[in-house]
Amino acid sequence: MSHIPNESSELLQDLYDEMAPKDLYPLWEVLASLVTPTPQGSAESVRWSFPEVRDYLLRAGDLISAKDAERRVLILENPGLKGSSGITSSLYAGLQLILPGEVAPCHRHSQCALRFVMEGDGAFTAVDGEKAIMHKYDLVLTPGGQWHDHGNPSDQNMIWLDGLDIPTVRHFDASFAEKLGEDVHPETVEADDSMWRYGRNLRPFRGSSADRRPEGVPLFHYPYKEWRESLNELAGAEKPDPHLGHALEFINPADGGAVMPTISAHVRLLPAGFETRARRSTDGSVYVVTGGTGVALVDEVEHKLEEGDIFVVPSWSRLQLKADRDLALFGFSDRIAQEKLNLYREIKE
Ligand code: GTQ
Repeated sequence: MSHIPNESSELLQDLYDEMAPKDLYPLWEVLASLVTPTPQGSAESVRWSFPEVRDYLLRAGDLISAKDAERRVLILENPGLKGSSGITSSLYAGLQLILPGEVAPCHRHSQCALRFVMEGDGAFTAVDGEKAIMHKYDLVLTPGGQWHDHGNPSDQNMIWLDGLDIPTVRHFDASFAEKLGEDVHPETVEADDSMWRYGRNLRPFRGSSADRRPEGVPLFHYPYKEWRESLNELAGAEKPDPHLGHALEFINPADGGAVMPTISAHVRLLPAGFETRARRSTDGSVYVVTGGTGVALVDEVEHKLEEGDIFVVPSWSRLQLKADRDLALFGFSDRIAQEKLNLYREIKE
């Protein structure tokens, strides 16, 4: 608050009281909390252990079908953002269960989604009628506006982490959603067709009839076996980056940029014994531990990390990671959205 002489303060209060019913307020009382010198979000750094969430999810699986729920998901809500369903101020995350034989009916919406497989093998996500057969730690995208349904013809439970830009779309009041009206989109091409067309540093010749996917986001499956092999090769070739470890970003082959317009995703490998230097960035991030053990120090909160853990690093918190056994992480954030808005910043110690 600015400096207000004593003799004015009562009169000012009278003015405020008179204005409030007209929806008018003095900026000088709130300016410092609106335009802050550094980010002052209320998201907290939290960690969920996969086996614990999994137990609750399986209990839900006994009580409601994927079809009745439409999406049988437990939301990972940040305790600093209660009631928002957000895991960070801009992103949502949840764990979704599809039991053997189940389907999650076809729909489409403005929100962009990623799926990161935590358990299971052989279920699918179909995007505009093209199936991606999902394996553990694969990344699968369902970009905004594209029809998607999920099904599990395998004999194992399938559980994945959903990451969506729900709070971002809500912020812009720009959400549209519709159901196809059938559980499953008619099959349009063979499973993983887009991987051959767009996923190998090749693309259909421009203007050719083979260029079948919507412009902008053609590829939607990034298999674990590929990203892990690249990370392993990188780790064999050079020393890790001091702040990130070995780190590779998933790209959209259409433009070399982030995987979707609002969500960036990457993977990291920290060799056993390696400790990163501290770094802050404005993109609040969600991480999944896909292997190894270690510690994440997020400001003054320390998380012991094991495979399957999901943890949040809020915007502008100081992150240091330490690997006890080779630590592999998948991470996603709103970095690309912030870059487009000229908001993204980071500092390295
Ligand atoms: O699979 O489309 O976790 O629409 C939340 C909203 C998943 C989905 C979620 C969704 C979906």
